[in-house]
Amino acid sequence: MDESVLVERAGGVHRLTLNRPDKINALNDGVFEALGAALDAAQADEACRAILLMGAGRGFCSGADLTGGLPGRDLGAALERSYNPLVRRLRGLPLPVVCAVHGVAAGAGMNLALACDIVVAGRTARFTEAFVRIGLVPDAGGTWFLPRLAGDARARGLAMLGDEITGEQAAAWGLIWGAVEDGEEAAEGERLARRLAELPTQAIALMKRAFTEAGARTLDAQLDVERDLQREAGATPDFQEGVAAFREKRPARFTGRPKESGS
Ligand code: T3D
Repeated sequence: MDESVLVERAGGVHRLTLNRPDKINALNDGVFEALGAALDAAQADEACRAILLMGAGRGFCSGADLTGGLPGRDLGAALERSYNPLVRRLRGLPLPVVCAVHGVAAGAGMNLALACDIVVAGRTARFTEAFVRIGLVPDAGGTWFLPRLAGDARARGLAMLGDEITGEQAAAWGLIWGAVEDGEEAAEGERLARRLAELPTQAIALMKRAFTEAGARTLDAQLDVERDLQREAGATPDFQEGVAAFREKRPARFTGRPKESGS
C-alpha cells in the first residue's frame, strides 16, 4: 500500500501527513496521487468539516523530488498534470484547509502551504522559494500568491534571491496566519482545524469561494458576488442556529449541513 500520505480522521478533521521523511516529503507522482485521493475522500465524507495538512519527519515539504530525473523532462507537462490540479483543488475545495509547517518548506513545498487557507508555522521554520537555485521559476501558484500576500517587492526578492525566511518573518510579512513555538505547529494546526470543524461549514465554503475568485474581479463585481453568496448562507440551518443562539444568549451548535432541499 502507498503510504506517501497518511490519513487520520477525528473530530470532524481529516489530517493528511506527507510521508516521505527521508526526502523531506519531496513531491512525486505517488504523493500527488495519494493527496488527490485523500482530498476526494475528505470531500465525500459528510463528517469531515476541515482538513489539516502537515509533513512527517524533519520538515514539511522540500518541493519537487530532485532525485527523480527532472532535467530533460517537459516540466510544463508535470505542472499541467500534477501541480496545477492540486493547487486548483485546494483552492476550490469547499472545506477549510489548515497547513502546519515545521522544519522547511521549499520550492513547490512552500507554495503548497500558501495554497492552503490558514498556515501556521514554527517560529524558526524555514520558507524558501528555492526554484532560482536550480534555474527554475516559482510554480504551484507562487507568482500569484507571493505578491498578493507579501507585496510585489518582497515577492520579487523571495523569488529572485531564493533566500530563506523564518516562520516568524513569514507571519510578519503576512504570508501566513501565524508562528508558534517550534514543536507546537502540529498541535496548533489541530486546534485550528478542530475549531473550524465546529463553525458553519457552508458559510466557510462560500467565503472561501469569494476570496479565491475575488482576485479576478472589480469591487463592483465582487459586491454582486457577496450578495449571491450571502443569499445562500442565509438559507442554511447554521444561519438560523447562529441567530437563535445569539438571541438565547448561548453558544451556537453549528452542524455544517447545507440548506434543506426545497428551501
Ligand atoms: O517536474 C517537476 O516536478 C517540476 C516542478 C518543480 C517544482 C519545484 O519544487 S522545484 C524546487 C525543488 N526543490 C528544491 O530545489 C529544494 C531542494 N532542497 C534543498 O534546497 C534543501 O534540501 C532544503 C532547503 C529543502 C533543506 O536543506 P537541509 O540542509 O535542511 O537538508 P538537506 O541535507 O539538504 O536534505 C536532507 C535530505 O533530504 C537529503 O537526503 P540525504 O543526503 O540525507 O540522503 C536531501 O537530498 C533530501 N532532499 C531535500 N530536498 C529534496 C531531497 N530529496 C529529493 N528532492 C528534494 N527536493
